[in-house]
Order: sequence, then C-alpha cells, then structure tokens
Amino acid sequence: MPRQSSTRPQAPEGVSRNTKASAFCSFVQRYNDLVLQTHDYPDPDAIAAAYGLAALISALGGQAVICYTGSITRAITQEMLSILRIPILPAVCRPGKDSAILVVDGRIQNTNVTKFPAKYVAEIDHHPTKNAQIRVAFRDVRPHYGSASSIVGEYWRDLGLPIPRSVATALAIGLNTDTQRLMRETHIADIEIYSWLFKKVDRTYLQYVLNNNIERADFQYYSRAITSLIVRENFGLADLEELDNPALIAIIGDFLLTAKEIGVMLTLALSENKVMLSLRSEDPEYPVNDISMFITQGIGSAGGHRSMAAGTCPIPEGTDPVSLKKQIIDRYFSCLKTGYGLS
Ligand SMILES: [Mn+2]
Repeated sequence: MPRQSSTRPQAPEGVSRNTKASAFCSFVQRYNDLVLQTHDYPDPDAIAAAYGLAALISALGGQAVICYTGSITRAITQEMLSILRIPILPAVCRPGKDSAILVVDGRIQNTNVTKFPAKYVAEIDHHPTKNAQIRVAFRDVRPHYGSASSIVGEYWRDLGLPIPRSVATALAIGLNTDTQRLMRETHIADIEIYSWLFKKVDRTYLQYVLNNNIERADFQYYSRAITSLIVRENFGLADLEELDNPALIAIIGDFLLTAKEIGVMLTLALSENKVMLSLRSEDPEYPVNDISMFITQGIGSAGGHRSMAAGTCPIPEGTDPVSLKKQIIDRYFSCLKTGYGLS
C-alpha cells in the first residue's frame, strides 16, 4: 500500500480532469512516496525527466527520490547534476521491497531497466515497444515524442504550476539532447513545450551544456572510430574496442552519421563481458529498432526508435569476442542484401 500522508496532495484548481497531467495528479494522490527509476546508465533526458517529476511530485505535496543502475559516465552530465543540484542517488542505492517505483524514460519490462525487488506502479516513456503491457496504476507512453522531458514539461505547463528555473533548464537540456537539437524524432509537441520552457531557462547554462558535450579524452575514441570505419552502400560500421561508456559510443555514432555517405550507423564496443551496440539511422527504409532486434536475436537484447537504438550481447564463457563481433557485423550487413526482410 502507498504510504498515507495526513496532507494528501491536491490537484491545483482549474485543472481539466481529462488531461494526462490531471491523471498524474490523481496518481500522486494515491502514491505520494515514490522512487523514480531511470533506465540504466541514464542519459540527460532520463535524468532531467526524473528531476522534473521529483520536483513536480514535491510541488503536489508528495515526495520522491531518483535512482538508477549503471553509472553516469559523461563529465558534462555529472556537472549538470551538481550545478542544477539534481538529487540523484548513487547507483548503489537499493529501494526497499515496499517502495513504489515509477520508471521514467523507459518501460518497466525493458532489459535496460534493472529490476529492484520493489513494486513497479507506473511508467512514463517515449520509446516504442513490442513488449506486452503489464497492469500499472499510471502509464503515459507517447512514442511519437522526441523526449521524456517534453512529457514532464507538459505536466508543469498543463497544471499551471510555476516551474523552477533549474527544472526548466534541465528539461530543455534533456529535450535537446534526445532530439539532437530538435532534428531527430521531433514532434510538434516537442517544439511547443520547448518554446514554453525556453522562456524560463537559464539560457547561458543551457548553451554551455549543449555545446560542451565532449572532452579531449574522448578524441582517442573518435580516432579509433575513424580508423576502423567501414562503409558499404550507406551502412557504416565502427569498432571502438574496449570502452565502458554507452553514452560516448552513441555520441560517436551520431558524429559518424553526419557523414554524407552514411545513412545507417552501427558502432560497437567491448565492455566487461559484453559487446555493446549503438545504432543510428537517417534512412527511413532502415529502422534501427528493427535492425537492432534482428542483429541481437538469440544472442542478446536491443530496442529503441526508428532512428536510434542500442543493444548488448553477452559474450558466452569460453567464446572469442571476435567471433561474436563477426556474427553481429555479418547480420548487420545482411540487412542491406535482404532489403527490408526484417521480422
Ligand atoms: Mn529519452
């Protein structure tokens, strides 16, 4: 049972009863002590959306903590946490068995949401999925939206609550990052909420974070990516070898995709006992959510959007990672030959 508080959160007056924002208010009236869990290795969108929700729940009279599994590997993301004072618990935090968890920027059933032995009661996400839906107390899934931050921004706007500057700034960073500065999977709703947020953000800090996404130490991996790059038709492939940093793998994939000759990009890296995959596509005939699932079928897991996806393939004991990588690469390029025979 959700913890009952003597001061039950109330929906602000004048809120239309049929919006998702008011449904979220009703949910917070029932569950006013929540754990907000992002997908593993949270990116700026996941962190910002969780932060925006935690502040909103608090404004509605409830309370929430943010937790995640994996690590936050980007220096700029770490800095965003400290400057905006985002209260995120370290990866070692473990919710208790009575905790009520809301998953944000991912789905409860995703493999990239490591489960805690607690009660999963809600999900807010913008990724498409083929997983069956489980029963939850609250669900807001908008696969056509470019970011989870956009959904959370709309809650603030639609509830008519004064959004703190740090929350607006974080949401604007998350929205920009996931939509590649409003150029990827961007819905008109993302633009509309961005225009609303933009009036309330710290513009200097927003610009600083968005323009300083990489560090000098990353350049060696750019170098590896460029050296290892193979291009067949419009399919690109790069192998970064050892790199335990899914965010950087994706950033480098985005960079290579900006080459005119490349329309689809697979970037690989080895991390601990797994091969990590990051996929990007700007060719509508090659949706990488389908390609990623085809590549990892029976040997790993994957998912994402038409234009961005990620996956992992564990290296079985005694197996040579080189042969696993070869299998992944062969499957990837076979997508070209088979046309769109992805099932
Ligand atoms: Mn996202």
